[in-house]
Amino acid sequence: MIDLYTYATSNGKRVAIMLEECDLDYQVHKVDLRRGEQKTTEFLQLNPSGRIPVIVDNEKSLVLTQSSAILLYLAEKTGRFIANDSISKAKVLEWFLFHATDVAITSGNAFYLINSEWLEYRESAQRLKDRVYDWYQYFNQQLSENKFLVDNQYSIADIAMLPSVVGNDDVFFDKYAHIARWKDEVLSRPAVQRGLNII
Ligand SMILES: N[C@@H](CCC(=O)N[C@@H](CS)C(=O)NCC(=O)O)C(=O)O
Repeated sequence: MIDLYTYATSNGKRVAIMLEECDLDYQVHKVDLRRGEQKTTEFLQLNPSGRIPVIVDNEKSLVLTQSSAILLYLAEKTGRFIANDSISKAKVLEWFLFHATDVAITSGNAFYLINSEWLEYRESAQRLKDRVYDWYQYFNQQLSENKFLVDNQYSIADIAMLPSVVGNDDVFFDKYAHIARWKDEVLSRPAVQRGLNII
């Protein structure tokens, strides 16, 4: 049994989707970020950085934070959604890490600055937004030739990316038809729907 400490954010959702896709037995513990529950003494004992998601794999006495590390751990644990041969695995990790180190960080910071009240942040926000569009252009091109991000095989690269993409508006997707097609394909998976709706 795995305990999942989470909230309805992109980082939380990708872990819930992975647990559902792997058909693992897990229990959800809601950590209400708006009420500051991530900073309680009890939660800080689990994750001293005071952030979700966290899983506890009771079978292994393992406490794990960082959504990307959790996805990778669950993929290795179940042998699912990551290729076995080293070349295909390297390509999955290429796209998985493209999400973790480029898309997630840039989009998160752009979102923060765009929604800031401070005029002086507008230029920085625009620069980050342009960068996000640049990443999406590359991502769209990959999907013009592949059903999923790597070798037409649904993998942790797709699971990691989806919650960052859901939530962007329709105008945005007019520009990126292949991302829009991929998004609908991934969203049609019952496990994805269950994972997106756990909270
Ligand atoms: N790199 C981490 C980011 C974790 C993170 O920033 N979590 C946010 C929610 S998406 C959080 O718990 N924020 C609460 C806070 O900063 O107080 C991951 O991928 O899990």
